[in-house]
Amino acid sequence: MPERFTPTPEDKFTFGLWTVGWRGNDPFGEPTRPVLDPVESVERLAELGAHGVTFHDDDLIPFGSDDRERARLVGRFREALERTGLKVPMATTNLFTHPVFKDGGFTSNDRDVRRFALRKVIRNIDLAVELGAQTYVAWGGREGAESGAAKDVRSALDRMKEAFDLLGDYVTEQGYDLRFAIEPKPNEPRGDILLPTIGHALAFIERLERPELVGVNPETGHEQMAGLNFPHGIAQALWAGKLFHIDLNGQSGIKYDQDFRFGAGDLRQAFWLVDLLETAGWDGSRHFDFKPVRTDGIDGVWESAKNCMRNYLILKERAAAFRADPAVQEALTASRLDELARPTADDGLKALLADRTAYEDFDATAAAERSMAFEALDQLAMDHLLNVR
Ligand SMILES: [Mn+2]
Repeated sequence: MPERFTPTPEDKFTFGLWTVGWRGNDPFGEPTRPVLDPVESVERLAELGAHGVTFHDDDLIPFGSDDRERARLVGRFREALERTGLKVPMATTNLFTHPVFKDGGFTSNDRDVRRFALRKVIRNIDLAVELGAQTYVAWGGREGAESGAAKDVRSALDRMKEAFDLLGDYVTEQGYDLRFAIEPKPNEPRGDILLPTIGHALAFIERLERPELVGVNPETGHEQMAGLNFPHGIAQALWAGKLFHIDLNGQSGIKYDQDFRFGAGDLRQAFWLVDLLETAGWDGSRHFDFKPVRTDGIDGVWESAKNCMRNYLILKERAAAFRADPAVQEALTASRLDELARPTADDGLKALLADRTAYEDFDATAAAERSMAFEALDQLAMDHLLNVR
């Protein structure tokens, strides 16, 4: 009998090669784990029940590899995918590790670097499409600054727009079925990063020449580093039709980017996030962008990868139990969620203005006395989350 909470490819769990492949190097310490062969990652993730893998160009093909070496590395990766059945639903570009990107890629003050960055992205887009990817993530980790005069933010946003417009032209001209997903982050590695939150990214996208090709790839920890509510941000991205991809991980409050396995960190936000994705019918990847803690050896890498998926499935079960509980349905009604779903003036502006009960005869004191009954509702969620009902 299969163990409970064991994933299958139908669950659409995916992992970046850079997640399980992270060697544990941080700003204060050297790597604690050996290099992991991408082919081994593919095999192990397939065994664990994942649906797919994602990659930065440099995860697969070390920066500076010649064409022959590139073809060899791509060839054996492709073979491993075919052997295991793992998919590549998303790919992305590393525009942050090599020192040439110290001031960013698309918005570096150095024009030559910006042109190189665009060519690097376009080269990897071709490979991504070859491998079947339909989403291309753009995390502008070094698109930012540490000091005021160093970056003219309005010019930098012009250059950022120019980059996405050119990339939109490229995929359109090539006839690729590929959409872009911008990944916001408030800071780290730059002091301040451009497009720091989901909201900033959504507003930026509307200024592009082909906004329909661009959405967001929000990451749990990135929003929480800014003290924001991740499920609320995801809900707004869904509402805008702009949730093109999602990065799941764990974060404990406003700190450095912790990248814990999914479910660690803020468990209640994780619960509401899974509830949201599942009730909204999200049919994209459940993509994990986490870092196995550097205190652990390779055993901890596979243990944490397995548990990202396990925690998602546990929370999915808990959220479904919450929604199915008749007491929850009653509590939702008591909290008037059904009223929130009803238009405020479906009788029209004229009727609203003529309705004396809406204003002249409205008893604000009496209305203020009506309890919203949120405490009982929230405790039901807590009880379901802790599985004590
Ligand atoms: Mn992160």
